Amino acid sequence: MLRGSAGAWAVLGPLLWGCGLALLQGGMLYPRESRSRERKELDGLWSFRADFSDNRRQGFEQQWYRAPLRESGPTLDMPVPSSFNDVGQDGQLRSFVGWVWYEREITLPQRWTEDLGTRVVLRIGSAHYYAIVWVNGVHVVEHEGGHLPFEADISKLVQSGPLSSCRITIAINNTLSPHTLPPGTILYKTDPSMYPKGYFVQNTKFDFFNYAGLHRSVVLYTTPTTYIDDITVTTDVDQDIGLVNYQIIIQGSDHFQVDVSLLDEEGKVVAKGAGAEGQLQVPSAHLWWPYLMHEHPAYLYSLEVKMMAQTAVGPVSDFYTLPVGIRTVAVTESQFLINGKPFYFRGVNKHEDSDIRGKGFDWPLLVKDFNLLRWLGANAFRTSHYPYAEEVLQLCDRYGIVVIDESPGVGIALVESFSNVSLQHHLEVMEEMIRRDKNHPAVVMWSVANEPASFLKPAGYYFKTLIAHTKALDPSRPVTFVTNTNYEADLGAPYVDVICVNSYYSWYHDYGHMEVIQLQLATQFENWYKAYQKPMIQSEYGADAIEGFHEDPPLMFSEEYQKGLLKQYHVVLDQKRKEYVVGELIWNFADFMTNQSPVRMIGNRKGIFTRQRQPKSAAFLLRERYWKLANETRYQRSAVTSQCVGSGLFTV
Ligand code: GCB
Repeated sequence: MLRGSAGAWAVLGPLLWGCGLALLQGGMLYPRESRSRERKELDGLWSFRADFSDNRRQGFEQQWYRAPLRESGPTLDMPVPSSFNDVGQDGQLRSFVGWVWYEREITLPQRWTEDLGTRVVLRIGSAHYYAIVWVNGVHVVEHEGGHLPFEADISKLVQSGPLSSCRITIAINNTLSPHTLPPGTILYKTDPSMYPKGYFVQNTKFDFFNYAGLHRSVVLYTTPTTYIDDITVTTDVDQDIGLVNYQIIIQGSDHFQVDVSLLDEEGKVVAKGAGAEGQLQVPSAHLWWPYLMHEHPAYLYSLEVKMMAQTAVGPVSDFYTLPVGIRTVAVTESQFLINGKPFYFRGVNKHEDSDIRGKGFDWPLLVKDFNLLRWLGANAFRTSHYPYAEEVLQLCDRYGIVVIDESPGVGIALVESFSNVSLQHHLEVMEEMIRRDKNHPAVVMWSVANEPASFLKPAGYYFKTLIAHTKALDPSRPVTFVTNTNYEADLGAPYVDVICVNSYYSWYHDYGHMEVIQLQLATQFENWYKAYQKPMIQSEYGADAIEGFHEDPPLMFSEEYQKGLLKQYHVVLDQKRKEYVVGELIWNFADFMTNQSPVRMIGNRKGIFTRQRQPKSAAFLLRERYWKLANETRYQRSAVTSQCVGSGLFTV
């Protein structure tokens, strides 16, 4: 029996989210150290317990947050950041649905607990999906959504007595409902001849494993009590003058002074400004260019913000430095322009996914992935199907890898998931996402969803509202969603700036018949373009291949078939990119974990790299193609770089 979401929540715990839409209060600047700010990372081992009680509510009934977790029962050591699913040997924990509890006790520097002019903030980078947080047993914050950060000012709690330590407890529930993003349903199986009492499973309409836990770092950081709360930067170019518009929000006092300086990569001040809002002009500006589009891509300036205020405890200063890339983005009927030049997305779709860690952030993995992207000659990726860690976007800024930043709006398939409750949550998620990612030059477009059932009647209003809201929040970037709906039936497509289409010709139908791909793909492009006259991106295409499986003539699941299928797509892409196709993103960069099913052989195998990041034959094919494309469109070709392509090296 399929129970409604209310039933599922009642069983799985007290989830208390409201649904009123209000513009988000406060900024979400990345916690950086500065002369006025300290940062303490809480990565490492946390105490952990999954609440296996029938109603999953024992933790709340017994108030596990009141005392150290070890006092209410046995605990496990759990690494953070990491998903909890794959680190143990317990199959039940791997597929656990409900509340899990994390706890960490930490010692705080004396100054943090004694200096009342210091603000202490607890920031959680990602807790999938719903989180409730207590500090020393006191409830401090709740958050819905597994891919965006949230924080709580805990100064009062840690400065209220002779405390040197603090205990952080985080309860996390990975249950998805038709109104969560992504959506899901709890299915109760009630046939007593087949299932034990109370048996349920969680169903989803997306194709990746619903990993859960503390996926990104938990940090404590400090600011003065009057502080720089948010910075918004947009850029423009007038002839060779770079224009940097900035807006700074200060909290804690109305009497402050703000000074800003823009420094180039050599540390030389190139522009100065005063006041919380203004425009800096940079003559002969170095623009931020994508990888391989310029001999010096990804040029980053530093915006140094200094705030001084008079407060009751005396003068206070706060400092924050933001990397700034000066670039423009624009869309015409058939082109995507960066700095006024046509840009072609040669790229991949990714997942945050790896062995053991699941969706847990990992620096070595990240650096490996960027080395592979640059080895491929890729210049772009989509954060399919949710916002990635901030550190990922920071590397994109630094290396010139262009990003289509996607919300967790994946698997929106039920009519219920187009309701006003769902829409309001989706609007809030876009606010959180833009608040976090708005200042990254690498982010050139927002994607509000992937493959929603955009043919359903309510989809028209849903996407009209969602896209209008996204554009109102950020008028500087185009907005899209990724569709696999027929061009005639799609009710959301009229509102996007770029048409992004996924198709799997000769994979999910016409199995084995690669000979039909060219015709079907050309028809797809032509139909869409005729209907909309908007630039198009082939936002997914691909085939599963098990590394080491070889079949010639090619058979499905062999490396030869994957390669052969891609080649057929490339023929048409090469024709249409001369007209209005502005990009191609392979599905997928690497193999990744999914739910178990007869059509998934230990996950989705459409990676051109294995899950361990080793290349399949298709990776070499794509590499050859991407470097060739890069050379065709190279802003300024240099002999060194073309030599490097041949020798397997590359310049950055
Ligand atoms: C899609 C989805 C992606 C899947 C992929 C596949 O259209 O957007 O999430 O993993 O197809 O391999 O089926």
